[in-house]
Amino acid sequence: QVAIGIDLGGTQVRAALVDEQGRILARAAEPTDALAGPDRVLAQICGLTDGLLAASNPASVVGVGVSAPGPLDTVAGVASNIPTLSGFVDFPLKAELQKRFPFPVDLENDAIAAAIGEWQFGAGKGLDNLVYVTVSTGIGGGVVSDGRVVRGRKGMAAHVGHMSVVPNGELCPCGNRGCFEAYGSGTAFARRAQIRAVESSGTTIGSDGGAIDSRSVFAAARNGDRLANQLIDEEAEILGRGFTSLIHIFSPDTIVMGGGLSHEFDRLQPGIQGYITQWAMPAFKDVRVMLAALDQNSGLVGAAALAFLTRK
Ligand code: BMX
Ligand code: ZN
Repeated sequence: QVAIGIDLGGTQVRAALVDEQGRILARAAEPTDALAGPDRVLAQICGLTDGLLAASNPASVVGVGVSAPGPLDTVAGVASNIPTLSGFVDFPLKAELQKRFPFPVDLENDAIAAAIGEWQFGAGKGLDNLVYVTVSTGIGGGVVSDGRVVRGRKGMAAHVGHMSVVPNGELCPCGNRGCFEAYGSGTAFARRAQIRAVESSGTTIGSDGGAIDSRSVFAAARNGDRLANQLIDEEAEILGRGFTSLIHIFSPDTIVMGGGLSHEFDRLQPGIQGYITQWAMPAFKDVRVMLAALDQNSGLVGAAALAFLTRK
């Protein structure tokens, strides 16, 4: 038996055939036609899956799981507004997908789908309690508690990026100020680096004239740049503070970190773990932060895992 996983993102649509062990048997992807509207994007999804099914001819497909950028009402199956995809406003995504597939369709918010992938087949395999946090453009989350996926009203639980951490703080894409995402995301990290590199003399960040992004800061840090290392230590502290709150709220066995910034996990982990060890209440100090094991496939494999889970 296989399931089809779809990861619908603002830059790429990806599809995979995944078996019950979480192995990707076949995959296909293309750039999302993000400005073309829902009809075109749905046609892209169907094109990718048709291609996969034709090439591999699987015995039985249990279902299609679709991961899409949140906040998404997965109970009603409606995308109220996907900022990265034009036309997905109050769009009945689940019903429109179901019209196009002869298999049952399930919909999940992207970070919850990634949490499911890591829980079933990745760093959180075999655990009953985990919090997955993606740190990339934004900060998203997914929670498994007592062996169940936490979905909440409308299936929109675990928007951990929007915990308010600073009164009247930095503006967040959600419209509020002071959210965890507005401080801890890769975007926020790069913005801080840009501002501080201008203010500081003697830093090598951006000295080659290239764009200052997360990658260039980590590269400068590896070459011993003081400001770069300081910025990274601050980022680890911000993440550590947010993760410590999540540890206190959910009492997870582990926090699994994914997303773009997790590519620098080795550099960030000691600072994050150090914060937790220092500031979590005594009974929580031993909770470890782990790197997502499925990397950029957490959501893709998780979407397929969703199809298996809902049919068990
Ligand atoms: C935002 C929010 C979350 C998402 C998170 C991480 C939108 C479109 N997204 O907080 O639903 O999980 O960003 O998103 O409102 P990423 O694109 O950085 O992975
Ligand atoms: Zn916010």
